[in-house]
Amino acid sequence: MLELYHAEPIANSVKVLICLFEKGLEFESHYVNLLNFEQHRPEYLAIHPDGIVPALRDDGVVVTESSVINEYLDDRYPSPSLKPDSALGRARMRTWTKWVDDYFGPYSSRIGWQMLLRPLAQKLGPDQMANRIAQVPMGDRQKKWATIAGDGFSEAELAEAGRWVAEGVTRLERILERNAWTAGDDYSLSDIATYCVAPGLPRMTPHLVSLEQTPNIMRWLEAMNARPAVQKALGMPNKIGETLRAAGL
Ligand SMILES: N[C@@H](CCC(=O)N[C@@H](CS)C(=O)NCC(=O)O)C(=O)O
Repeated sequence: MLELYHAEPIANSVKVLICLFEKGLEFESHYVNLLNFEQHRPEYLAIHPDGIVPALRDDGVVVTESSVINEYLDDRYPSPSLKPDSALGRARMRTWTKWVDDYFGPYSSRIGWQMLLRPLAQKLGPDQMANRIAQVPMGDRQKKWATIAGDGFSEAELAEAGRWVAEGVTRLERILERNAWTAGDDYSLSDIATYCVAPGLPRMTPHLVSLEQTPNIMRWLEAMNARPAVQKALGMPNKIGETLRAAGL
């Protein structure tokens, strides 16, 4: 049996949800509320000791890292395949996925943390946040949570994140100028990986992503949004609004 531990259908969680739905795989969904810090509870750490989502359990065996999970799913349940047929297509798929994982995703996430999690951390206050941070297992995440609970990311750090997001937009538009999909002619795991960042871009960065400036990204986004698997993934629980309201925000 497949089980997925995931948060809202955004970022790294939506990646794996789309992959599961593309393949028509049945799975048990375990929603982990990140804003309630459920990812740091002992019962979840027993599944993913780093205290982050997503995590896949397949017949009791746990696989982590969203891009690795998606390759695992594609290897283990090969039909329909989500990898290009050619060696070159696969290389392109992996190169772009790596760029999304190393830069596009983490730098957009920095901006997201500042906008979404900083108000929550401030509302909870230093004592509650100190207790929460003590539960965070990974040093770099502890530092990120401490930054959010303290002064937040500096202007320079946010500007740096903005530059990497702009670079990602330029690269993505260039790829999609020449190709229907990010790895070439075929829809693949690198399109799914890109969707962890792309849907929010026209709203969050209208100065970078719009029909006039990036027609190919907009065309690709429309094609992504039209996919039944993407719609199913987007229909999964999203408790951000209610969790923030419950915290008084
Ligand atoms: N490289 C990891 C990153 C996972 C990750 O950062 N997940 C975020 C949600 S998108 C998370 O669990 N954040 C909670 C936290 O840091 O406390 C992957 O691709 O699976």
